[in-house]
Amino acid sequence: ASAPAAGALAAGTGALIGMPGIARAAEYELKYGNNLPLTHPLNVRAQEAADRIAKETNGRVSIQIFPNNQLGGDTDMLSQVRNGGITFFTPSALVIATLVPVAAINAVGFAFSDYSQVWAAMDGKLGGHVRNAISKVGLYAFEKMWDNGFRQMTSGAKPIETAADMNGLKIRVPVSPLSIAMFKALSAAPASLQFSEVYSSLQTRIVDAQENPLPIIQVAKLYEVQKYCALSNHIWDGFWFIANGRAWNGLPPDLQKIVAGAINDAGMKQREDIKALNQSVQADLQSKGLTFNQPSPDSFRAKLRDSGFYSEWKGRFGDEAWGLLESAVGKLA
Ligand code: X2X
Repeated sequence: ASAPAAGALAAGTGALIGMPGIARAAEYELKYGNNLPLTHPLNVRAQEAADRIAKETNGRVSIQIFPNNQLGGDTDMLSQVRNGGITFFTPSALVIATLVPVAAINAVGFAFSDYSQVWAAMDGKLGGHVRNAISKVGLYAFEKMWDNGFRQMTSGAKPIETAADMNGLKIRVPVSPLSIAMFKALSAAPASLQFSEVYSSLQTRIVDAQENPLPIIQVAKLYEVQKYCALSNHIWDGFWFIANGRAWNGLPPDLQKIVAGAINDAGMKQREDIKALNQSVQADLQSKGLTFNQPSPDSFRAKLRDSGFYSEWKGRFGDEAWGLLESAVGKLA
């Protein structure tokens, strides 16, 4: 290979783009951090997007992925994407809501009944409302939200059949005010922990239960430390693919177009991956020893309603956002 150009030497740590006889650093070296194992569709599709971006920009933009909380937990990564330490992050709606409260609106308990409602809302006015709120804190949210999934509850000591089984249950939830409020309203004892701590906190019995979509229960091997899974579908959760606003605005428009195109397309494929996994994962988890049940949502909904959960959160989110949610899912309690 011929000697790298002076610019590449100055860049020092730059990723070298492999081209016959040429080695040069990318002009824009962007870091993307997330909290999920490499095998999750979010990482598989993000890597495809990064490869496509490198190709379509002729190596001018290189995105390096740091999966699995390598750069710290969600709270750390949220600070890093705000201060520019990383350019991209995919927080769950629950987690970015610590900064942009209205972002948790999609996670209101038992709001969505299926994916057609979810994507109509999140690709439509409700998602637009949230993206606008995200832009006000100096972050850019790509148009297409990525799927986490409908959250299900797992437990170690006994199955969860009705809301009464939540009484006093020590359950791990993400760092999310909405999740804490919802599980308190169900008379459980929720604890906010970073995702990186979930496996060990279940293993050491700091908590007895947790709640996550099935694909996460699988890739994070939570079936090794849990016995029961209640298909509660209590929250629909997605990831906002966000960028540091200054870094995003610093990209020339032609590069922005390539990056956004690749990331949004990858997000659409990732949604399909999760949909397919939702069909297949249960059998796999069963074979690994998890016992499933399908509780009726009625007792949970009634308890949330009676404890004032819906009226409180309607007040917190405000009439506009709540109205957009209800126009997508129907009247809530
Ligand atoms: O931390 C979780 O439970 C996870 C992986 O679902 C989120 O990112 C909210």
